[in-house]
Amino acid sequence: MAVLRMWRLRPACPGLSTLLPSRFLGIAPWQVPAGARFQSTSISEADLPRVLITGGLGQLGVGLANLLRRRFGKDNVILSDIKKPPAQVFHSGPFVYADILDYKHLREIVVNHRITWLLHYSALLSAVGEANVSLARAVNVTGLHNILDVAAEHNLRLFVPSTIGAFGPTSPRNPTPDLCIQRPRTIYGVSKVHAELMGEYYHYRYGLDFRCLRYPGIISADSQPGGGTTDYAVEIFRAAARSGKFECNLAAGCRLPMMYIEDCLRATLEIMEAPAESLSTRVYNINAMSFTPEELARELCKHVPGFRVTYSVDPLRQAIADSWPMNLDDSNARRDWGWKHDFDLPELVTLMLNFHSSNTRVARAN
Ligand code: AKB
Repeated sequence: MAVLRMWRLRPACPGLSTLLPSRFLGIAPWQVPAGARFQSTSISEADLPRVLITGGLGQLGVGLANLLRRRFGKDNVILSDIKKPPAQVFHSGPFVYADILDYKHLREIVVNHRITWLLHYSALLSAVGEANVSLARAVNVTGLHNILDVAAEHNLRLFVPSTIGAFGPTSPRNPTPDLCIQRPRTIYGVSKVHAELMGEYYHYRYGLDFRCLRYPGIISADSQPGGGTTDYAVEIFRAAARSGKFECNLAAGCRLPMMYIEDCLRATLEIMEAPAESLSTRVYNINAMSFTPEELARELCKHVPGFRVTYSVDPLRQAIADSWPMNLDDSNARRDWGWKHDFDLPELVTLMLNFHSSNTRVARAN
């Protein structure tokens, strides 16, 4: 019973106390009585967060919506984007058209859908941002201002992802701590540093419940990134399964931090649920693995004998990658809210190849 009383004393957000993993409560998992999660008072529908995800049709939105829907119920998580969703996304749960540059419409969505959590994924990534700086500035900076304002106005819990791209050539690179020099040389990086600082400022000035993680390059099987520097590490798996060869646009020895999508999405849910008092900062690095294209290719060769990688380096992407961390120091996240990654390089390669090999077999059979 003592455990259950603690749960009620330290809710992540009102009414969510019964959902909190034990590591947020300062007790070890084995100290939680069997079935305790289900013994405390059941939470009512009114206590669950009502979530809006912007930029929901990018690499991470649909997976994040699936995870949050399993946790909070299908109808409590609304995906949004300015693109038309494919039929299966449309039928898997609520979707609304939302342009983050239209403040009045954003406010209308927040009010009409009784939103309490906002996860803001609309952004132009590093390489594509350099190709269209004015659009990147509009979406990543002006759009963010709208998001901050609507979140502050409606007392929302706000998550904005940041990235290894928020660091630059003068940051320490191996490992890169949470607090250090941040002088990125891309519009993407500058806009992410701006988002981190503005979110913190709104937190201290207006009490906004702002939370932010700096993601490494994220590797996913069934969704594609769009225009990033780390995209090679997603594309290489499909090529390995389909043709046994790959042309890499980064140099063989270019080391970058990477993470499997499941770890990334779980980290996002965990920081959103973490009790406010456990957070010593509003912006955390999270880390999992770190590898070069050469090391990744070597691991792939264990499963695809004869797999061949050639290198045709893209100077823009290479210059960006050379200014980014090789490894993030995420000790604050591990200490404050129990962050722990599950997937390292061998598991990542096995999972990704299994996905693409079975898809390739299905495609060949049809
Ligand atoms: C990119 O490469 O731009 C992104 C990122 C690391 O933020 N994947």
